[in-house]
Amino acid sequence: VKNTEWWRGCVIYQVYPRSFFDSNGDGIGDLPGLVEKIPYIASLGVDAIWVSPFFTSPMKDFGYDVSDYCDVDPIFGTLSDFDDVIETAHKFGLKVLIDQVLNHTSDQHAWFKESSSSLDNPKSDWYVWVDPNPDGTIPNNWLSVFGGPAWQWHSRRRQYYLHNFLSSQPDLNFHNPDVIDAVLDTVRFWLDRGVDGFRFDTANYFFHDVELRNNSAKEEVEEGSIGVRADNPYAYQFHEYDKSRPENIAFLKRLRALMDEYPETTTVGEVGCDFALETMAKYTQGGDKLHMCYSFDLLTHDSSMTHIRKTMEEIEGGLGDGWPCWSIGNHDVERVASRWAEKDEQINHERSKIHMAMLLSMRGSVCLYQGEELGLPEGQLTYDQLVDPFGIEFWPDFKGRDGCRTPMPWTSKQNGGFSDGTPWLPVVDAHLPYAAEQQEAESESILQTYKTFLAFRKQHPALVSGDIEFLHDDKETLMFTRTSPTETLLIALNTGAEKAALSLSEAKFAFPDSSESTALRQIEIPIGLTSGTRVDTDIHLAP
Ligand code: TEU
Ligand code: CA
Repeated sequence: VKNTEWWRGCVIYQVYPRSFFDSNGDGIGDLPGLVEKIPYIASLGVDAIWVSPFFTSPMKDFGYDVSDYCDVDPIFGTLSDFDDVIETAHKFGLKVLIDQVLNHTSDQHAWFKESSSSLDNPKSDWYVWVDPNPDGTIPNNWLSVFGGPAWQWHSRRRQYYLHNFLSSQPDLNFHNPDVIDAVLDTVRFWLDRGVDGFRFDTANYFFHDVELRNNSAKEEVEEGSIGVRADNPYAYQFHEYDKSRPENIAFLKRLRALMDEYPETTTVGEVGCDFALETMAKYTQGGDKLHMCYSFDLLTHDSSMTHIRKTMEEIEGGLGDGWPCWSIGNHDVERVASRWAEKDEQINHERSKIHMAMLLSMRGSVCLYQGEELGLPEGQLTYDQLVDPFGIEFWPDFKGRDGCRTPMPWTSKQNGGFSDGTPWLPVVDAHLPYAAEQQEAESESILQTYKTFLAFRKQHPALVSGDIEFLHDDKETLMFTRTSPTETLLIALNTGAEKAALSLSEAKFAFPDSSESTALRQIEIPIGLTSGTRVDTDIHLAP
């Protein structure tokens, strides 16, 4: 039986292949290494994997700078290794999503080499080339996410080209229909190879304003925005003209039409911008564009349950018939165990479990980032150990993305059992006690708790798609119900260090008269909560 709706409520495990498992001792994780660890991923109880880029690349942005969309970088393996990934994953019942970085290519891509070679070659209009102003200055005030103006001078064409990220990541010109055809061909290439879907990198950046109007200034900057600090001018612009342009809708419809030729596939768009919710709603409503988008709302430093509730309510309310997808960590942000720790506090494993229960109790699909299931804290690196250009540019206030990309600790032996060689980023000593092998052996470990809760979630569709009703929130506690036609589950979370008493008296629902419902008893086991079962019961929760 085909299940074209499998993606609604699926749990996606993100693999950053460089740092997952190294099969040949060169210090870099690879596709054969991923194949070896697929049984581990399947054992977690997730539904799909999303593999970050493994395409041919000069690795200036560690694969998010693609120089050949239709081949595997030799460092990661071969196309046939990728076929093994698909085959093995499918054998273990896992779907495979891959990253597509369509907004920009590497400057080493054949398309860019041709486009930059002259003013009148067949691909001359494939990138965003603009003459300098009469006084030689750059075309407008657009800024790059990775620092400085979004314009790079090219001496051969004697023009500027647009780059929203590194200057070695030139933006493709989506206003050119040939570019659209070319990128859709690459998408088809992977669909034909058997992938089940895509995570679309920077899905809101594809189009720019053809009139090149200046972005307007922003007086105040929201605290804790991603990659954004007071001295980063990027944050002080509204990015209304360099991205999130209306032309994108028609493109996403063409993309969806292509996806729909391959039943049981799905898409997740990455949407980070001002007014992200409106953009996500536009991209996911109506069932004819992206299946899902994920926002950056829970990738910030604000872990108060009040913020979480507000975010959940806003997204629930704002998406309409769009389906939400949540994540609390990825390869671009500080690891959640550290990011959501109290100031100066040791990493609290019990709290990691509560955050997991929260994430997996939200209505929608979920992306987990490798190592989250181990509760890994951010890898602490010195300036000399950094390799991420974004981190090097904005050190020390923003320490970049290396700390969340250090390799997985599989065992507590040397290099965490990740590699027999010298890892491209160190396996940090502080991660060794978190090794997967060790946690497999401990019944109360974070890893085991993930497995238990993921299995629990599978048995309770109310958790995935049931209605949600919020009963209470404050800084440290959050209480809500999830209701399906057959059951109501009470989710009560306490991230504080102290016991909390939450009253159910305001609840508008009644639990069954029987003693504890199975659902509640099972929640108790995985995350060690005590829960009341009657409307008038006080419930006491402690992490
Ligand atoms: O990230 C996109 C990204 O960095 C932006 O969304 C940014 O954080 C935000 O707009 C700031 O306001 C993706 C990849 O996840 C990342 O690893 C790549 O480096 C980047 O695209 C470029 O491909
Ligand atoms: Ca390797």
